[in-house]
Formats: sequence, structure tokens, C-alpha cells
Amino acid sequence: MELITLEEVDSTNNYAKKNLKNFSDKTVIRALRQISGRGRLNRRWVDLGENNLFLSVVLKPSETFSSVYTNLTQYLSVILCQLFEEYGLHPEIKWPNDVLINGKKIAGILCETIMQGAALKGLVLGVGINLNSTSSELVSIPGNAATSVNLEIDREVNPDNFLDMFLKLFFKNYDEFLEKGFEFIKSDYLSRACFLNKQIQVEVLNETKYGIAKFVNDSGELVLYNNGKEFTLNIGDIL
Ligand code: BT5
Repeated sequence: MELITLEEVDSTNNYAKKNLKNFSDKTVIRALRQISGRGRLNRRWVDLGENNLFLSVVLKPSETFSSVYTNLTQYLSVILCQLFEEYGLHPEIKWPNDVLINGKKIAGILCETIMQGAALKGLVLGVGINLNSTSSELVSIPGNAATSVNLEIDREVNPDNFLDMFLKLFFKNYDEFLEKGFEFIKSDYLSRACFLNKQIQVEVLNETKYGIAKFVNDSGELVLYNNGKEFTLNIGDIL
């Protein structure tokens, strides 16, 4: 594992993608300031200052795509939960990979796949983690439902220490996860899931699906029941 720290960047994911060929497998790009952080579907990730984490993990696990890579964001969401639990918090996962504390978003994950024809050039797994913020800064975030670790535990968090713990835990079981897939993390994922057996709405590519979130299958997909019908979703946003 190699860690590269940048003072300022538009987006660590953009930087990792632009310079992908220069990075080997398991290179981590961290930026102290990120001025145009991205979420999914062109949404923004708000920079709450240097005492927070913005990073992208460059992964080059194989030369062709494997379906297990679609579960990397879920693997990462479990790692984040385990870290927050070290701070005495009770994080929950909203399918597929949002990490919430008391119903508020504390971290965001964006995984991008870079292909050239059928060849996999790499994966860029980006994560923003709110460690230190103020209630007034959080108000600027669209949706008004964000939090940070310091506000939940009433003390500042050292970003370097957190990053250190994050990298150790992420890479500890990473190779085994790639071999075994979602099933390897399934029970850790489900024990933190906050959406099961509830009537939910999921936005899937401009369409809204309604139903009861019945279970998450062995591929990490969400299975919804509605009027006796079953829908299996592999992407979407629970509203
Ligand atoms: C995400 O998107 O949650 C993925 C965010 C990934 C950010 C990292 S930072 C390092 C790397 N480089 C990048 O450019 N990106 C990655 P999504 O599920 O689309 O959620 C975006 C929504 O989260 C926004 O529309 C806001 O409502 C909310 N949001 C934005 N900034 C936030 C923050 N700092 N804390 C909590 N919520 C935030």
C-alpha cells in the first residue's frame, strides 16, 4: 500500500482516474482540501475543511471485470461502521452503502470503474468522511441531514489517526473479500442494516420503486416485495 497526500485537488477520484496508469494496485490518494468533490449522478460532496478525510483508493485487482467489484462499496461501508464503533457510535447502513449515525449521513462512497474495451484498467474507490465539523457548516449540505464524528462524541478527532486505522482495517481482509465476495461480509453488513422489513421507496434511474425491503441476497442486491411481486435491485437510492 502506498499513500500519496495532496494539498488541494478538484476531486481525488478525478485525480486518480487522470493519473491511473502511474499508480499501482492499492495506492491511496488523500487530499487535504477537495474543491469539487463528487457524489453519484453529478451530486456534490461538500468539503468541510482539512480536519476531514477525502481519499480515493486505486485498485487493480485483475485485468477483467468481476462482479465482486460491485460489492466493494458495501465492503467499505462495513469497514467505516467498524471504525465508527471504535468511537462508541452506532452507525447504520442504508442500502447500498450510505453510512448514517442517528439517521444522518456521516460518510459518502463513490466507486468508479475504468475500462478500455473489455480490459479493466482499474477501480477508484472514493470516500469522504466527516470527522470534524460544526452544526452551522453542516447546514450548507443539501438535504440537511449530515453529521460528523466530533458532533456525535463531543470531542475532536485526529484525521491522521483515523486514516491510519482506516487503511489497516480496509486492507486487512480485502484480499479475502475479493475471493469470497459479498457473502464474506453479509452478516456484518446485515447486522447494521436499517432498511429491512420496512416499506420503502427506491429511486432507480428516474423511476421510483415501492415495496417492503425483504432481504439482501448473496450478491448484495436488495429484494423488494410489492403486491406479491418481487423486484431485485442492484442500483438505486432509498428515499
Ligand atoms: C456520495 O454520493 O455519497 C459519494 C460521495 C463520495 C465523496 C468522495 S470524497 C473523495 C472522493 N473524491 C470525490 O470526488 N468523491 C469521493 P451520493 O450518494 O450521490 O450523495 C451525495 C449527497 O450527499 C449530496 O447531494 C448531499 O445531499 C450529501 N452530502 C454532500 N456532502 C456531504 C457531506 N460532507 N456530508 C454528508 N452529506 C453530504
